[in-house]
Amino acid sequence: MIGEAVKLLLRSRSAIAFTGAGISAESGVPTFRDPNGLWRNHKPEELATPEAFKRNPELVWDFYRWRMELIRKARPNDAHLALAELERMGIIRAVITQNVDDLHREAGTENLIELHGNIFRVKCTSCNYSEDLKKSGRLEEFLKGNGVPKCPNCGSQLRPDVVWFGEPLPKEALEKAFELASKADLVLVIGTSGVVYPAAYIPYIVKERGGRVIEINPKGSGITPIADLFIPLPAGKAMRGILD
Ligand code: BV8
Ligand code: ZN
Repeated sequence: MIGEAVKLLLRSRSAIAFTGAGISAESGVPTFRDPNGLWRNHKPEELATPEAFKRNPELVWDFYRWRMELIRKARPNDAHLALAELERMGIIRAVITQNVDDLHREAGTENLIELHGNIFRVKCTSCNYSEDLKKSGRLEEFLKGNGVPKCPNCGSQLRPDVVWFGEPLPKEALEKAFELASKADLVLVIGTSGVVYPAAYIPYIVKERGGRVIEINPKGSGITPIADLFIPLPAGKAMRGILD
């Protein structure tokens, strides 16, 4: 199985990777839909919405500060590191991720497309102010705060710069991802349940164009039906095998 995946990867000319929350599970970041994915008896889907933010911005900020605190302690695992290595070897062109945890960038992936934004970036709900808290060095101060942070520019509420359910994905990221998928002859799908659209179209676009789909996931997903090769292993173990 792993040998088969290596053969397909080495034969491909324009392979890409498509990842979901499962690739970060071994870094200790809870996924969205696995049993432990719940947060204080709220479902993430209920909190990651503009309606929830309108109704109770403090609760939504509590949720995101909790996740930022958790994620900043997380380290990229062997799967993130292997993808960065495969990019350096010229075997994969880009990583398209649904994750907002910044772990692919920390692992060294250069050509990264974040379809759902980044949890360490905030933006204003009125003006076009936005801030990368890691770059600005204000992450610590931000996490110590509570309640709803205000825009230093215009005083309106700040929000996490992530895509909530019911919100459109960033245009340029989505276009670039679809363009890469339409040219890919192989997509390595790692750790996604394949239920969230339009991101979940990516492997289907590769398949439609005659490309190969390799899936790494301990369980079946919405992508498994179109997988040419399904590797029922956790991402770290599978990617160590592929790299060795
Ligand atoms: C939009 C950012 C329109 C926030 C996220 C009905 C049918 C079809 C679609 C819809 C519908 N109703 C609503 C929709 C649209 C909706 C959608 O798809 N909903 C789903 C739930 C049905 N989509 C949207 O709302 C999108 N926007 O459609 O806008 C529009 C257009 C124009 C103008 C206006 C509006 C926006 C979707 C983006 C939502 N934001 N994240 C945040 O993170 O706080 S999505 C969220 O889910 C995360 O980003 C997560 O990554 C993503 C997808 O989940 P997965 O990554 O797959 O994670 P999951 O937990 O589901 O699965 C984990 C997998 O890992 C499992 O398979 C597990 O087996 C595996 N695993 C576990 N351990 C390991 C592992 N794998 C490997 N190794 C391991 N160790
Ligand atoms: Zn503002």
